Amino acid sequence: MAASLLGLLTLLLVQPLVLFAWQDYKDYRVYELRPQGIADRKLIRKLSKEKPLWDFLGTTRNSNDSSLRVIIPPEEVDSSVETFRSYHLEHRVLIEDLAPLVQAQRAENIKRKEFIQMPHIEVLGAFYTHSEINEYLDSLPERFPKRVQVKQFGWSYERRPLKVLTISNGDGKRDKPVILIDGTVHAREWISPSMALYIIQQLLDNYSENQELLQDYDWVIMPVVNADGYEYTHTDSRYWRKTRRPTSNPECVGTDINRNFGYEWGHDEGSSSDPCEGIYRGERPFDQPESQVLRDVLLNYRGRLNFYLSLHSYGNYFLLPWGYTREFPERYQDMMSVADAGGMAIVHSTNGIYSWGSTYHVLYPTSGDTTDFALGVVNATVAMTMELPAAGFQGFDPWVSHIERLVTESWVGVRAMAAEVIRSYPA
Ligand code: 0X9
Ligand code: ZN
Repeated sequence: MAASLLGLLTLLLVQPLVLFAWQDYKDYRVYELRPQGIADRKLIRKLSKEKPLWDFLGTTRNSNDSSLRVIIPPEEVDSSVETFRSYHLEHRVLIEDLAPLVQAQRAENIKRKEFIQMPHIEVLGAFYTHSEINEYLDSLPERFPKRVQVKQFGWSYERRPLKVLTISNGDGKRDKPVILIDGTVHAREWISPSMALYIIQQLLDNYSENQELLQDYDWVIMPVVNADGYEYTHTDSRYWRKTRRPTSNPECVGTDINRNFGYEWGHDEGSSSDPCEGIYRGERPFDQPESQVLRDVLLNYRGRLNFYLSLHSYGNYFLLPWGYTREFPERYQDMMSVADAGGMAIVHSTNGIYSWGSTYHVLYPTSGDTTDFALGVVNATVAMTMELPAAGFQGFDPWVSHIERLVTESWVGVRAMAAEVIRSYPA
């Protein structure tokens, strides 16, 4: 009796918190904006500074025919339309009310996971939380005692353990060159951790087909860098991007890990000093614990880091350094050959179209990102950000049924690029 009373009390106390934590996006509206030329793009950048409640998904591209989406909360719908009209900014409603869509995806994912027996993970069967991914990683050394190591490199701001997996072929040779892959630097890009898990399974469970990728190279994989942000997209707010550490502005939480790295940090072109912006760079380089952890992982492999690959979404790009300048790095052409191999492999297998080149030219300027650091400081032979394909309503939010198509296609590219690196830079 006492126990059930206690249970009831706990339920009453906890339930409202659970209900209120989840942002349901009721009457949130999504617009597609089509900036025409430089003036419109400047205007969008200005609006993204002035309107902290408008969530611009992705920043405008350098090409002229680019479009982008923005999520507007209900209380600002009318004024946002007025703003678009007054500036003659081409816009159209894509989604009237985001709530039923977000809810349907959330329900689908929860339902799929009812049938999954942890720590066994079906990568193609659901999206997993940070703790589920850790549980899976921790189960691997027992299954592959000679081939796998799990190391914890540190903690997130909210004290989640940040884990890194090392995969070898088990021949006991030390200090092989390394292919290092990270995922989920940005919280809402859910296909990124799925892709990291798929790569792990290809190298472990499908070893017979991928042996040559591990003959002379070790793979180091960190599926979730931004653990707090990622957890928050599962529990609170599906389209969160940054970390969850408070900033100097009480209204705005979180820093963009991909603007927080200490190489050419702090340029206004490519990052922001405003904590309310999506590309907020932090007060100082590496002031986010998650950036420190990824920095330490990268530095740990200095001298043998032949391929650094950061998994993001979306856009179908292979993005090479530099992000911070229009100049090209010394080894640019060699890196382009690796991207060529990935792009060609994908177009041949699925007709998927990728673009590749330096971030500054192909996408937009970025400063303080992980890929520039991997080249500029760690001196990786090849450093790259891969923007996986878009899917779902916003590009960041594929349905579970999309996972297989996205990760199998992307694996064709990653595999071809790894093979090209191994061929070009033999151990
Ligand atoms: O802006 C970013 O941080 C990345 N794009 S995303 O839409 N996933 O946010 C691109 C960063 C690319 N930077 C380099 N390759 N240097
Ligand atoms: Zn990203």
